[in-house]
Amino acid sequence: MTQPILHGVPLSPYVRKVRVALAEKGIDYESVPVMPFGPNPEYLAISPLGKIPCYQEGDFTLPDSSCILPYLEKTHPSPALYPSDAKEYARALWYEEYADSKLASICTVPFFQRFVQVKFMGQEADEAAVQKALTEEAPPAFDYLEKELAGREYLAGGQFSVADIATASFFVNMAFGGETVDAGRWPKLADYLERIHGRPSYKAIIEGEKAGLAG
Ligand SMILES: N[C@@H](CCC(=O)N[C@@H](CS)C(=O)NCC(=O)O)C(=O)O
Repeated sequence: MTQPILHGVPLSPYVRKVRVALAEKGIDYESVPVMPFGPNPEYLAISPLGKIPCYQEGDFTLPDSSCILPYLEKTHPSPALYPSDAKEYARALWYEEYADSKLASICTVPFFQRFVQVKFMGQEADEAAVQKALTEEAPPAFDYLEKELAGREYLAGGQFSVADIATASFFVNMAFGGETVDAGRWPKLADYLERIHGRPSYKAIIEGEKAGLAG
């Protein structure tokens, strides 16, 4: 089989979702670190929305983490990253959507403001935006996750799934922005994130990204 290519810089939470799935399934790939925002015309030809990630196997190209993960599941079913039970499968998709939309709008703010804005855009961090995300927007979302995790090791199907991959990915960016979940207020969420981020797949990816940030 042609060596797959994953287009997109690793610090993107959506690219990370795919990297974790590839690692869990033991799929080797080449990484092409396309930056988001203003990608070139060749990249737009394979990812028409101009977003990262985009996955490639020879002539086959597929943008969007929420399309790439199901493709990987079909081509490499083991280990399964989607529950087999219909209801748990649907719940896993819901948590993925919740992460990709709601958590994305909260957890990436400290990272975007304090890192991307400063390093790549030459602007000062908007600390008011960071505080708004942390004090107004995060609490209801973290309360929701805390409630959903009651009595559960994983979010859906009693197994590690796309729900956990997506949820945990956004908290990596939050940590890179210098913020963590308050374990006193959200103990289940904090413990869950520590477990998911401690899996060999996630741990290696986070350590690699940290080394990239330090270098
Ligand atoms: N639904 C997409 C979202 C991907 C996405 O928003 N990626 C960001 C980087 S983290 C991006 O490329 N943004 C550039 C833009 O919106 O133009 C997915 O799951 O892959």
